[in-house]
Amino acid sequence: MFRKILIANRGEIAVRLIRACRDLGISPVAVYSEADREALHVRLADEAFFIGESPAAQSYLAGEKIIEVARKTAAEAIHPGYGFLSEREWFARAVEDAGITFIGPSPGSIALMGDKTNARIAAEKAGAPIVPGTMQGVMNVGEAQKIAAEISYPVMLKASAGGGGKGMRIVRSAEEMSAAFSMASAEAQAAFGDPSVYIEKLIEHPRHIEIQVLADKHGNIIHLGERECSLQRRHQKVIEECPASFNDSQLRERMGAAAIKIAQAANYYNAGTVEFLVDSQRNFYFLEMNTRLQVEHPVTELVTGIDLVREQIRIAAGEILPIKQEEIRWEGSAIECRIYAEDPDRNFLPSPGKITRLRTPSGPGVRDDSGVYEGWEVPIFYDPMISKLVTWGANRVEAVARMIRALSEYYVGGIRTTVPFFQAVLGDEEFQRGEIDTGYITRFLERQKAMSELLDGKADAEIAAAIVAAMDFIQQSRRPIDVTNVQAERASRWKMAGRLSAMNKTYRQD
Ligand code: MV4
Repeated sequence: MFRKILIANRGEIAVRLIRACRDLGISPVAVYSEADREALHVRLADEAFFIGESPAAQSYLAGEKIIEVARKTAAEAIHPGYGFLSEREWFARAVEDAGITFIGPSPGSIALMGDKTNARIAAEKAGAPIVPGTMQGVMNVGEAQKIAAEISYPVMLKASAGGGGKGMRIVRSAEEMSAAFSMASAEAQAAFGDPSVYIEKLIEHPRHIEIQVLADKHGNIIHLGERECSLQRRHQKVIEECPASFNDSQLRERMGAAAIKIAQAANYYNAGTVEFLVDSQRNFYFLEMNTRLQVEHPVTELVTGIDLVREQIRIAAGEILPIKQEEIRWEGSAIECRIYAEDPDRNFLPSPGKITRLRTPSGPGVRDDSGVYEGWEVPIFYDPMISKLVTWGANRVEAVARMIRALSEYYVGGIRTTVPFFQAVLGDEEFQRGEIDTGYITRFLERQKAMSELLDGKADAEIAAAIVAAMDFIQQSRRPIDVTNVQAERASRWKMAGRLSAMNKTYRQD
């Protein structure tokens, strides 16, 4: 086993990786940028090295500098976390060339899955279902119209080099193709430096469900079931769950078997995630494979009891997977909310700054994977996610109840966060019934907007303040609140929404 691991990341994931090192008796080495001099991951590591200015290109993306630190400190392995260098083929290769172990898959697997059309070809060869469409980039509008007619409209244009929704266009008829093709191609060129686009049949109102896999370097491979990740805003996940609310064990087994075949086709080792679109008839289609640890890995950990980061490290060290597929048990239900330093009242505008007060939730079934502390300043340079709040319950209803409790305990002063937004979503009956697909968040935000316009128009400031005070009394403190004080505060529509739904009923589990 390794004695020392370099953590090539920052924020909550760097902290999570440091914790896994501690649990294994491994010494963690941190790297940090100018803006992160006082960051939590720097304080928790055994050693920490400055690698450059605040912009990621000069620090967390400066692979050669990071490898140099690993050499200097005699770290035997590098964990890239997610984002930054985690899916850069050249970095994985440079690490191995330096005689250091990359905690992740081979450079070849990263390269294969990074190209979306090659990934489709690999999945099809492996016998996994893929969305009907082309296996290569489409050359021009004429060819696109011909193919779209064959697979029948509506279709979707996607960037070959793509991912993340960039260069994506829905096309509902031949007339729309010309404009859509130019826009998708131009967007693909701008985002990825490659104008190539391919065509897929449009799956309407899909769910986004992904399968976690673990593979060692000796050919053993297992899946750890699914995560439901349909709740996204602008192609960014906001809430994830395990299991999927409409899961049945048969669908899990079929998707798990497909994911394993795809991973095998890529000669995959380490932790990986195979993403699928699932339609309302429970047909599923391969979308892409992520060749790294995912942000939402904790929900799988809470339900399977398996520490995914620990297994990543063991696999990288050449150990044999200690668990067999038949031994995996899925117990209960877990939910994750990504807490961002963003203002939900200002269209999720980033809200960096000093955290003047911090009270984090705890208690039965609550896990807060945080990268911040009271008194620290959230920098402007990076993704503004400050923590992941994860709850576990014996079933989904209990996990939801505990999330509502945990959110009500969460207090962050000095900056805005997405906590009130999550309070509103978790209080929503559609969400509670598990009626979620990739369009849910958009529909939810439209409803919230309509409601706030109604409140803005109908209720005057005093009445609104009185309502907020009453809701505070019932929901939060159960003590009377000074209405004159509340009046001074601007009533947040998110607080309103969350508390209005909480007023309807205390969320009961029966
Ligand atoms: C699709 C689709 C419908 N049909 N492909 C969005 C991001 C990229 N990874 C794939 N995406 C989609 N591909 C076909 N053929 C709908 C989406 C999609 C989506 C997928 C997952 C989660 C949220 C989404 C939001 C909008 C569209």
